[in-house]
Amino acid sequence: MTIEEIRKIRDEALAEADAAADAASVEAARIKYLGRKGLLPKIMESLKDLAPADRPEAGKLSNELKNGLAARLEARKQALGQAAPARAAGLDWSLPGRWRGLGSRHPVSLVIARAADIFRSLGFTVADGPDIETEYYNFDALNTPGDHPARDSQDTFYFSSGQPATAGKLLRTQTSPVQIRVMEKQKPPVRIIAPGRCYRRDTTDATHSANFHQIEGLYVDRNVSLADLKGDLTHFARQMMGADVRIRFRPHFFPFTEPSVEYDFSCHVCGGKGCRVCKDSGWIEISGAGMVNPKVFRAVGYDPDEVTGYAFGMGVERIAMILYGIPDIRMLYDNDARFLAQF
Ligand code: 2NM
Repeated sequence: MTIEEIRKIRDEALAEADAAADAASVEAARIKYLGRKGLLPKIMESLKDLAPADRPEAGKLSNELKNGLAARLEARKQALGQAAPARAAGLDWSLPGRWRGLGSRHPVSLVIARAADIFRSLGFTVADGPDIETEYYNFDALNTPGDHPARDSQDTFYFSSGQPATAGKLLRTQTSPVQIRVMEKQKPPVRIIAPGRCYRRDTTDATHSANFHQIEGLYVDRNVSLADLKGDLTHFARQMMGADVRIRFRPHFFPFTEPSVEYDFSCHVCGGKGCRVCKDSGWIEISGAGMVNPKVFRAVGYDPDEVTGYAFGMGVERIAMILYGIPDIRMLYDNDARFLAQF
């Protein structure tokens, strides 16, 4: 045998050991190469016929075959022995996982993200606060007195007094407490939006949920006026709904703002002509806004003779429903993947 032939046999032997699919193949390879009538004894036998200069290299190769192959066959046997029980149980840990596809963002999250982008471009930052609030932050600081109907246990989720950690607390009915907390910590000017989950004891139907989302906004500085409020909300409406949307403001009352307004967007479905979605009015109510009540400023230590501010709130689900044409608010909470994959 030549050196080349011996090297080829060594390479094939090692490859065969690695490829052996079961214990029988491992044993067959051992016999073929290392057995008494195998290829290794034949190589040893032929060494004496080689030119003396080639003998050291041939000796090295046959040693590699002998020791290397024995080690690889042993390793292969071990690997097969360990894998066997898992296969018997129908489980092959070495298989790649199944691709389940990418998820998509929830329409509520999409609306919040888009609104945040629009208000960020106007210089607002995004503020956050706790879902579990005190009566002070949710009502008192917002000039909503103790006998106000919104504070009724028919409308607000109060925690029972049993648990010390939550005794006297409630689930926030709006995100305004976030704005109170920011004003307590930060001097004017303040320009924030507070998106988040709110809770009210409403009976669920196609347009109501006990658990919904709001985006509230607050802008406090010297000389902020109702004109700023109207201009900024009109800009927001055009960015959010399209350039041809119209916005209208109607007088209203809120304890925390004076004067107060409610505002509507022209119906995006019919363009204002009247349809089922806008109940033939041509308008869709978005929510409320107004100039921050001086009593609210005093509660957070701002001087109402120095600063003014506007505040607004809007329902996120409501915007998502009119933007994407979703007929029932409950579709947003069912978590039906066929619905959610469309956004
Ligand atoms: C609304 C409507 C009108 C509002 C007021 C405040 C605060 F903290 F500045 F007083 N935050 N949000 C507000 C005003 C919210 O939601 C319908």
